[in-house]
Amino acid sequence: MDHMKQSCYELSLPVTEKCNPISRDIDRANGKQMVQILRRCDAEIFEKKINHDPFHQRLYSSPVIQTMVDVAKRVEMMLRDPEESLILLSGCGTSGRIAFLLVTSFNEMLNAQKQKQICSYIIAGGDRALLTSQEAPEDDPVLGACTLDKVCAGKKRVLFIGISCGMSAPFVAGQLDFCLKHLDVFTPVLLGFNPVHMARSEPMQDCSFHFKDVAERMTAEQRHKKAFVLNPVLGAEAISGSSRMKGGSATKIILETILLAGHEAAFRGKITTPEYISARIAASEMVYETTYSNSDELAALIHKAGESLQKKAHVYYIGWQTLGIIGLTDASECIPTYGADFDDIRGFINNGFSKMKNKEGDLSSLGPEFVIGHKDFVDTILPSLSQNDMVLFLFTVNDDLHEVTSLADQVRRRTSNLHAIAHDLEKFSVPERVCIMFETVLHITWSFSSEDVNSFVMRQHWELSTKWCLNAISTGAHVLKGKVYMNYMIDLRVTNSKLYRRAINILQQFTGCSESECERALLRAIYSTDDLSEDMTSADVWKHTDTANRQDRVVPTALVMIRCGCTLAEARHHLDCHPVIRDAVSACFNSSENKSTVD
Ligand code: F1P
Repeated sequence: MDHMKQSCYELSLPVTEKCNPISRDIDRANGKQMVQILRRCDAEIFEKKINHDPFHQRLYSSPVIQTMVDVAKRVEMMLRDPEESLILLSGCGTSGRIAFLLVTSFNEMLNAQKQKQICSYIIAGGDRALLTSQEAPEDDPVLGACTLDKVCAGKKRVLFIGISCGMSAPFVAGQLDFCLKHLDVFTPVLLGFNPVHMARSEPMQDCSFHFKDVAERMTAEQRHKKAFVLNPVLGAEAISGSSRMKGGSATKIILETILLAGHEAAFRGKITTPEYISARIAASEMVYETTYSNSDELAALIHKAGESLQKKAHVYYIGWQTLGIIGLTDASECIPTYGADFDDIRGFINNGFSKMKNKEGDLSSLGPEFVIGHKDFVDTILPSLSQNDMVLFLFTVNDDLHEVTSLADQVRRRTSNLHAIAHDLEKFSVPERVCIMFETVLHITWSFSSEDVNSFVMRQHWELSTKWCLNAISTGAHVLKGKVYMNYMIDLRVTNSKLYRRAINILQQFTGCSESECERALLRAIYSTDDLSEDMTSADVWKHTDTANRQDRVVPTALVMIRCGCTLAEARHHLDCHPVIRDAVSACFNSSENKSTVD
């Protein structure tokens, strides 16, 4: 497949959309090999230099560390003078969910120390986007700016951190542009993982500028310390474009470090230095090492989750405290990434929305996707749980272990397919009587440095470790289910303009056809027709994505149509005969390659 060699436009793709050479064959790997592949991809987050790419700034590069110091100093200023100050984190999808998690935890810490809670979050699409994918609002820069304006009403100073891993979300671009127009009140920070010249330059809805314009204006203001761009390169994602993985982890590491540094400076008199910031990143690197050193258990959990999905059964994450939020976040991303159903992988948290502490409160009346408490799990899922369903508990030694054992006991009466990820400490461990309740336990005993045995930092490390494990489990399980071809998410949902472009890129990668041919095939699949009308081809991308949101398997259908030169009905029939998308696509490659040999 010559066209799969790194082609010209693959070179022109931003780093966050590129195909990672390490994971090219992840679709043929078993659980153990997958863990090693993911481990190597995640190692790139901390690499000082990537051989084939010596020019980009990395997480440990001095300019990146210095920008983190500068932003931490702004946090310190806000904390010292909290009246009329606001620290606001905003993002779309995973970036917004991480913003929510960081803000609620940091506010809780401030509250516990009787300080004013001055942090807030915005997620595109509102709180319902914490649990379900609401990709369309991401495309709206005006909505981003208006939401920001409302949240900041009456504030004199706002530190605004706009997160877009791909430096591409119009919602965030609109907000940064708004900040740049009001620098008397706002200090804007852009967090993303591409060099500025790779920021997205596609036109945005009702807008005269694009993301790259904004990123360049931010860079210009950085010279006067009026704005900051934090954009270390992390290397490509293990599944091309899946920024929930490395992008999400690095977002968490960077922003936690900055918030904590500001806090230590404001309330403990610790001056923020580059050395302090590097040491905090090194502590996260230790979390990475420790997590992946449990590779056998992780591989076993991937295998179990893969088996459940292959049998069309379910995976349930039952988490306590913020590990519950990590579970909900991981589960919510499987729908847009792998075209999964909402109940393929689901998360639950103890005490449901009252534990979440989200701005809009209890959303459970919005539908089954919003039913998230352990009690809901017991009432609605447990009665029909089967041996094929996998249940994975996520807890730490600080959680109520009586509650853990009593729920585990209830689950065990229905299935033995019960597993756990459990974190504890050398001097305070989860007792054996708890561990023996589970078929597999990924049990991590942490030896934190004296500095880190502060419950806030410890919890952050446990969250990060759990995120790495769950990302591996849900990615691995979908690979085993056949939802990944090479390392491309070929069954993604095409629900916004970024994902629309990604879908065309994937089609180009696999077919070697021109952009316009691939776009036509994609539109045929989206509008369910072999005869595209003028109305359809000339409509805005936003119209296409709105229609695509209601369709299944659009990218695989388009791919089969191009490869086999067949009609829509024939392509759908082909996919019906091969429920595993990876098999469907390879069958179609084989038949067209045989055909061309015969020809
Ligand atoms: C935001 C995001 C991703 C999600 C999906 C759509 O990306 O919502 O979190 O996985 O790919 O986009 P970004 O703006 O942080 O790059």
